[in-house]
Order: sequence, then structure tokens, then C-alpha cells
Amino acid sequence: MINPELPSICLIVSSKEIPEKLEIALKAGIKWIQYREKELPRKEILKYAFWVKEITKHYNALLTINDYLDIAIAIKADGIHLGQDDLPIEVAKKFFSGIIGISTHNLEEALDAQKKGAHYIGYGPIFYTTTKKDALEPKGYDMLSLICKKIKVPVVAIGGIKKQHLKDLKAMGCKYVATASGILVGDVKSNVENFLELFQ
Ligand code: TZP
Ligand code: MG
Repeated sequence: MINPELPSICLIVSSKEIPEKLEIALKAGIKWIQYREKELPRKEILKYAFWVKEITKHYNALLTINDYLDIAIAIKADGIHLGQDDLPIEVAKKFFSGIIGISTHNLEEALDAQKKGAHYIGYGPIFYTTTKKDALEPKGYDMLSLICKKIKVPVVAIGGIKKQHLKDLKAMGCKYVATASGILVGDVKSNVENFLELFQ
């Protein structure tokens, strides 16, 4: 796969948002879901992943699976998202022909992921977040802006991103964001509408 078209907003959901919040977000127009579950046993995650696949397919949205290549393959997900300590991208590419995204935390990791064929990179956390338990210190805007200039594949900013940040992110050349709490906390429908209006 060469340069897949990625929607500008990725909504990260865990099992507790399935199906209600997930469906509200999809109905409101979200076109890219990442299913990220850190708490449940693998068998449970597989079950939820099948449901997410059904719902995202119904709404014609892209689905990427966090961490688990076997589950991504089993449910025919569009993509997989891997961290620095997950399966190496070289190995994932041998078994999976879909979209591969890699989490990065500095320019070196971003360049390395790009060189190894990542279709997009995640970069962050930009701001403080409680969604990721082991999140690093917030990185702020400066390095993000540099990474967006130096990296050719889509750079997805992540971590504590809320609607009030979208204007600045756009202005610095950031074209993609991933969020959980920015959409899932509060009124999901109006959060999606705000994100779409400000960042599409
Ligand atoms: N990776 C870096 S920050 C983060 C992940 C998965 C959490 C994103 O969630 P939120 O609620 O948008 O900060
Ligand atoms: Mg991971």
C-alpha cells in the first residue's frame, strides 16, 4: 500500500465506548477509528474488535487496531498501530499489507519509522493526558512543527488534544490529529461537530 488517504481526525476508542459513544461519533461524521484496549484479555479484545469492524464498515470509516497484529488480521482491519516496544514494523510488514502507523516521540524515531515504511506516524504526547497511563512528558508545539516539516508521511499529533488547540495545530502545518478525551468526554456529537468544523 502506498500513501493511503487518511481522514484528518482519528478517534481512539476503548471497549467501554462500544457501541454507544462509538456509534454517536460515527453518525456525527468521524471517518477514522483506532480501537485501543489496554485492560481486557486478548479474547475479549478480539470480540470487541469484530463489533468495531462491523460498525465502522457500516459507516464507511477506516479502522486501525492498536498493538495487536493478530487481531487486526483476524478482523480484516484497515490498519495496525504499533508503539516503539511493539512488534517491529519490518516484521509486521511481512504479515500485513494494510496501513501501518508507528508511535514516535522524537525526530529520530519519526525518521526511522518513515524509512522503514510507516504509512503514518503518531507524535506526542503534545499535551498532558490521563488516557495513556505511561505517557511521557508533554512535548508541546515546537518539535511537532519541525517534525511536520521534515516528515513526508502523515504526522498525527496525539495527547491531550482538544478543540481549542485545532486552530494552532492547523496553522503550524499539522494536518492530522488523534484524540480520545477531546471527543469522548462530554457531548460526543457536538465534540465531533466542533472537530470537523475546525480541522477538516
Ligand atoms: N498515545 C500518546 S497520548 C495518548 C496515546 C494513546 C492518549 C490520547 O488520548 P487523549 O485523551 O486524546 O489524550
Ligand atoms: Mg502499543
